[in-house]
Amino acid sequence: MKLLVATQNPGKVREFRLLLAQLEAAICFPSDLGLNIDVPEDGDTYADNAGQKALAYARASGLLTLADDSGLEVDALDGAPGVHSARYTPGHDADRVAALLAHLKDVPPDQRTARFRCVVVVASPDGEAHSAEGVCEGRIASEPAGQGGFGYDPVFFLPEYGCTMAQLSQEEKNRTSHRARAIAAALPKLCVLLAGGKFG
Ligand code: ITT
Repeated sequence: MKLLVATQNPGKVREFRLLLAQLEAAICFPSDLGLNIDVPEDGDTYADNAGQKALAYARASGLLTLADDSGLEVDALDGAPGVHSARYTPGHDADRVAALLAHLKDVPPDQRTARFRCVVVVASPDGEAHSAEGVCEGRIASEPAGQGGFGYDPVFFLPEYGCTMAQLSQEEKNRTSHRARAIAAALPKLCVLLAGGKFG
């Protein structure tokens, strides 16, 4: 059986490869199939966006497809950037991190609580879709630290580790992250669908 993981984000690709390694399925990505669909990410919720991505790629490929939509929710910013995390400011990850730190410059450490949220949707070409969610709690640091991960990882401080998400190894991030938790929650359904052998 094949499972298509519908993401164009290289950081997510690295994580999904390890997170899904235990599955009895060949994991492939859109680039492996020469697929590049422009799916609008204009939904109001992570589940809407992940569902649109997963369904569009499942229909285009004929394969069981997994997609995630994720974001960073900062309490002092009323939950922003949230579903808009990828488009918080134009430019690259470092520009978005800089914008976030600028918006929080007068916010003291105890009020910098935040969480990463990830919703994973598994969809089949016939339109069946199942979702699962994972959350990881932390705080926004005052400056970036670490070279690992991607996105907002350099400023996402994990009190239980005493460092940022970007200072964890990939294996450590995959033990605690929002994406790891969402995959763990989706796994039972995913295994049933793969065992059904209906697609791919
Ligand atoms: P795909 O839609 O192709 O999967 P994307 O980067 O557009 O890639 P999202 O729409 O889910 O993905 O955007 C999520 C954004 O939230 C992402 O670009 C990061 O800025 C941030 N983000 C999500 N998960 C993260 C993580 O594990 N570490 C750091 N930042 C993360």
